[in-house]
Amino acid sequence: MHVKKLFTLVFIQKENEILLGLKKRGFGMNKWNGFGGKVEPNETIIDAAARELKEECCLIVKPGDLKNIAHLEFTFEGQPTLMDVRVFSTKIFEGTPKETEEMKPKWFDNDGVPFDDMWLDDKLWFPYLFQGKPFFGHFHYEGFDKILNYKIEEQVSM
Ligand code: 6OG
Repeated sequence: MHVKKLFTLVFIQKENEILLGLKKRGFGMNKWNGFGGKVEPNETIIDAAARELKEECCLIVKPGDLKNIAHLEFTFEGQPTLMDVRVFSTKIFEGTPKETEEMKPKWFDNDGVPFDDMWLDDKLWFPYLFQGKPFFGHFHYEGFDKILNYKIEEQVSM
């Protein structure tokens, strides 16, 4: 049995660009990723997603504008935790991305995403994100640099 921990992950998109942040500390340090973190007790997932985005890059989104596009699960060989990550995207936001203690934000062209400096799973599922296809993914890692097995299933809706 795994102990589930709930996380959010938000991708801000323009027509042909995506905003990523370089994680400056903690889990996933030195990797580019969307913006997100742990859902606090007594907080809805969508409120947590908007809060983490603001804390990490100072952008404001209305929770209602966040579209739930994926559900990701991560497990790590020999570890009890299952990271249950709810992924959102939106093109509607206010403000200009600003660097914070946690993240250094940068816009990337959709065909210039820096997969070599991202979690290994990202290159497997970004095509679904770019095509706007909702999906469920489970990835089982050994350490942080090897995926032992995974599955990705397209969903009719999230
Ligand atoms: P904090 O520890 O900063 O939240 N996350 C992952 N994202 C991707 N793309 N791949 C993974 O593969 C990930 N594992 C965790 C979820 C961690 C943030 O990092 C995401 C959260 O948004 C293993 O509070």
